Amino acid sequence: MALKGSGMTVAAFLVLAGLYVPRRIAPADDSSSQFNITHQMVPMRDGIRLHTSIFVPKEKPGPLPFLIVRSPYGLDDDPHLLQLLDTSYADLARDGYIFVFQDIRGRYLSEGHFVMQRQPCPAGEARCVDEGTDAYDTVAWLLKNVPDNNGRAGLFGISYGGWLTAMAMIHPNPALKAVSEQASPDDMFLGDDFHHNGAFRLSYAFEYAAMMERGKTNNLFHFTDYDTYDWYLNDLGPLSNANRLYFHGQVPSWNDFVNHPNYDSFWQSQEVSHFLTRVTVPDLNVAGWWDQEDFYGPVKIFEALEKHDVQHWNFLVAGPWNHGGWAEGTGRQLGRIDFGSDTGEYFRQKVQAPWFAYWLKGEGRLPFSKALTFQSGTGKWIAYDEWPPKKGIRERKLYFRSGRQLAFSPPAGGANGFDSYISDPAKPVPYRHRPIEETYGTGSRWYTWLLEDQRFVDNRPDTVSWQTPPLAQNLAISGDIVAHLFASTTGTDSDWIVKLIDVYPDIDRQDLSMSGYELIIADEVFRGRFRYSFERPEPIVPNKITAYTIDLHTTNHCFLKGHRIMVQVQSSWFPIIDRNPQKYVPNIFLASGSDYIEAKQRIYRSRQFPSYIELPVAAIRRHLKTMSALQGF
Ligand code: PG9
Repeated sequence: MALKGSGMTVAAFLVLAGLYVPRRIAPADDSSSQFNITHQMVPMRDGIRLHTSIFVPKEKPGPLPFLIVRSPYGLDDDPHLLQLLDTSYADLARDGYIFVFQDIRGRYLSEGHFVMQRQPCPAGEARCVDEGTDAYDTVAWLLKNVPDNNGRAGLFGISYGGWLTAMAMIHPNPALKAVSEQASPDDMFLGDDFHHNGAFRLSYAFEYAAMMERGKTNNLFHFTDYDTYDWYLNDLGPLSNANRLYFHGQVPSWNDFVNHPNYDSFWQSQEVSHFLTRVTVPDLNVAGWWDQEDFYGPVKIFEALEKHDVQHWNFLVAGPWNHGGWAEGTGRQLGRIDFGSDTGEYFRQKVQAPWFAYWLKGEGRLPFSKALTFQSGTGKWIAYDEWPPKKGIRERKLYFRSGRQLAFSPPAGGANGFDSYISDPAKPVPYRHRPIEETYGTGSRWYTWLLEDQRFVDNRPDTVSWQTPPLAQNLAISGDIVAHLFASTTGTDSDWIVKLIDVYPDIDRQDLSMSGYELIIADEVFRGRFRYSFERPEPIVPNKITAYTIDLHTTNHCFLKGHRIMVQVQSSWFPIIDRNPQKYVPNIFLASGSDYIEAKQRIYRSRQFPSYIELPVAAIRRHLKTMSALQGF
C-alpha cells in the first residue's frame, strides 16, 4: 500500500524505519542479481552466532569497504534486501561497497537472548557482551573472512539501528571508520519512544513491547477494536489492567515501565549521550523535523558529541521527514505538505553517499562542514557552522494575549488574565484523526500524524488556541524553541501539551485545499508532577499558579507572509500519551479507574503571569550560504 505522497510501501517503510513485519517470499535468484550473496553465522566472543548476510558486488573492482546494517527486525529476506539495494541504498550501491546485514542477538535467525536496548558493559568486564562488542566482533570477523576488502568499515541504521550504531561508537573496532546514527533514541524517559518528559507514550510503548517481547520475530498485538482510541479507553482502561488482563507479567519492558515510573537509575543509566564522552569515529547524525518516534535522540546525541569534537568528526543533517523518511521515496511530500523538492533523494545522493565515500574510500570531499538543515516554508537547505545557530538569531518572546491572540509585546492586564478549559480523562483529546489504527497495523496513519491538520481539535472545549494576525512578512525561526507556561489546575497532577502551529492563509491561492491548514511545527507534552524533578515527582498544589518550562526542541522553519502563528494547549493526547489521572497517585501504572478525575485548567496571560513561547528568530543573514551556493548545484 502506498503512503500518500511518497509512493513507498508500508512494508518497505517498516524495514527502513527499522520495523519490519516479515513476509515469506521466494528465495532470491542470485544469478540475475548484481551481488554474490552469502549467509554466515558469525561467532561472537561468547560463542553466540549472529545471522549475517553478505552482499559482494559482482561488477565493482575491489578492494571495497564494508557497509554494515544491524537490526532487531529481521534481515533474513534476500529479495527484500536486494530491493533496498536498488532503492534506498542505490546511491551507495553505485559507489561500490560490500553490504552486510545482520540480525542482532536473540532476534530472527541469530542465536542468543534479546534484551530491549541491552546496556553497554561496565568498564573492565572482559566477559561481558553488548551490542558494541557484537559490532566490534562482526567487523573483526569480516576483515578476516571476506576477501578483497579495503580494511575499512562503516555502520549505519535508523532508530533501533541508529541506537545500535551509537552503541558501536563507544569502543569501536579500529577498522570502523565512519558511522551514521540516524534517529537513534537517546533517553527513553525524557524524549524518545517510551516517554516524553515523564509522560508515558502508551500506545507506542504498549504495542512495541508486545511486538518485540512475545517471541523471536515481530508479533503484533491483536486488537479487538479497529479504532484503538476506543480500545485503550474502554478495554484497557487504567494502566494497571495491562498486566492483569493482557501481559500477565510476561513482557519484560512493560514490567520495567511499571517498576520505574520516575527518572531513576534504570532510565538514567540508559541515556545514550552520557556514554559518548569522546568522538571515536566520524558520525553523520540524521533527524527528521516531523519524526513521530525519535527526534529528541539524534539531536541530543549530536549535541553530546559536539562537546568533544576536537577532530571535527561530528555532523548533523535535519530535514522535513518523518521517522526514517530520508531513506526511501523522493521526500518531496509528507502527509499533505509539499516541500518543493526531492529532499530524500537529495540527502541520499548529495549528502549520505559522498559522506561515506569520503571516509571509507578516501574519495571526493565532505558535502558540508557541520550542520545542514532544511528550512521548511522556504524549502531551502542551509549549511551552518554550528547548530543551533547563534549568529543572526534574536530570541523573541511571543506572548499569549487576551482575545486568543499572540503578540511579541507582553500583556498589560492584571492577575485575572487567563483562558480556561475542562480536562476530562473520560473524554481525552485524540492525538490524531480517528479511527486511530494500531500503530504498525495495515493502513495505519501513524507515520504522518504530526503533519495532520490541527483544526480537528481547535474547536474542542478542552483545547485552547491563540494566534497572531496574518504575518506582514516572512518570519524564520532557526534553533531552539521553549514554551513558558503559567498554569493552574484544580487537580493535583496534570499534563500540559503545547503545539506551535503554522496556520496557512484563510484563502491559500497557491493551493486552495490548504487554506486554513494548521501544521504543527514544534510540540511537546510535560507531565506536571515532574516540574521540579524527574527523579522525585511532587503533587501540584490545586489552583496555585505554577510556572512550567517546556522544551519544544529545535527546528528550522519560515512562517510565510500571510500565514499566522498559532499556539494550542491541551491536557491530553490520547492514546499516544496515557491519561493523567489528574489526581496525584505515586505510580500511575498502578492507578485505578476512580483515580481519574476531571480538572479545570487555566493558562495565564497577565502582566504578572505572562505565558509565552521563546522563538529563535533569524535575521536575513549574509554569512549563510545555501547548499546550492556551496556546491554549485
Ligand atoms: N522507534 C523504534 C525503537 C527504537 C529503539 C527502541 C525502541 C523502539 C524503531 O523504529 O526502531
